[in-house]
Amino acid sequence: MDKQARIFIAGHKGLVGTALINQLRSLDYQNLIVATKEELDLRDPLAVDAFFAATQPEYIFLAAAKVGGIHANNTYPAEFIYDNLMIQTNVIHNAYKYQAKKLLFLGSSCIYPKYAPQPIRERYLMTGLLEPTNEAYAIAKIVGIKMCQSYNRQYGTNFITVMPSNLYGPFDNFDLETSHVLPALIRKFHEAKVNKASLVELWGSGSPRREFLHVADLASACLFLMEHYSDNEPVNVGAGFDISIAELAQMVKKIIGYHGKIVWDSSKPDGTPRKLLDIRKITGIGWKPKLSLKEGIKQTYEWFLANKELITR
Ligand code: GFB
Repeated sequence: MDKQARIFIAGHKGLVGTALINQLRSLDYQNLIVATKEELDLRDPLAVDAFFAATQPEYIFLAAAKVGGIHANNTYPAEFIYDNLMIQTNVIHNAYKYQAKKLLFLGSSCIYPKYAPQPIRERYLMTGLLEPTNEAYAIAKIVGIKMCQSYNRQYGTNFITVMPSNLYGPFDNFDLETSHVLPALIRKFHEAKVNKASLVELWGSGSPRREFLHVADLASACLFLMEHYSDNEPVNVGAGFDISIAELAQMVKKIIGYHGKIVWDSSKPDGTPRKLLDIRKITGIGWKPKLSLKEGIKQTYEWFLANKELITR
């Protein structure tokens, strides 16, 4: 991508989109194209077509999606399947129609089978049943992968697909009903510390294992793949190790300096027992994650402290 290239970051206000914009700006890309939800509803085919006609993006980072943690996925499956199918279909199709040079589609590690062998290789896609709590989201993301691959095969487009592990970082969603586990832990331990609460309630059993990647590392991987990868198969991006939710809770508790008890609410789902990605493909072509989990959590907690007035729910 030359520095004058027209680059559309779909979802630039989200966790991933914000990190992408920061890195693109710091690398001096001059022609970034963005639109807020109010300006452009990506679920609307005619509006997206008109937007592409007017802006003619050459490169597209498709980071717009309806996302959320285990409870949100489990409670609003209709929104997760509809919003994601519409957003990605409109953006991918118009990238083809308006002859974009390249598109990068972001999926998720939950597209792989619930009981996939670990670490999960890209080729395990569609070899088994999905985790039921996020099936709607995962199916939508699998459709996105298949759409990119189909357009590449029939139309010769250059659409690549990237599967990140669980992400976290600044600008995450800290709403306890809809967030992922890491922002929830930061908020719960922080509020318990401030309120001198004797215990913090967490969901499930604490035994599931998850792989956490800082969103700045994901953004650097996306830029790297935009430059260096043009293949049909998805590429996993992760930290290369996982940790149990109970261990993660201890780590966050210590960083925040909370001294009370943890209680596990077994009425809440655990989800997939483990989803550790095999990242040999991306490391083999020259990218690796930089931030340690401890550093990343500290930095995210600092961001939370500086911005908690913005968090209204
Ligand atoms: O991050 P999370 O919501 O989503 O939950 P998934 C990870 C694990 O943390 C689950 C546990 O076992 C939760 O039960 N957990 C413990 C908590 N306490 C909490 C809490 O206070 N809040 C939350 N949210 N979890 C999502 C998928 O799955 O991961 C999406 O639903 C997507 O589709 C995303 O793939 C990356 O890792 O289970």
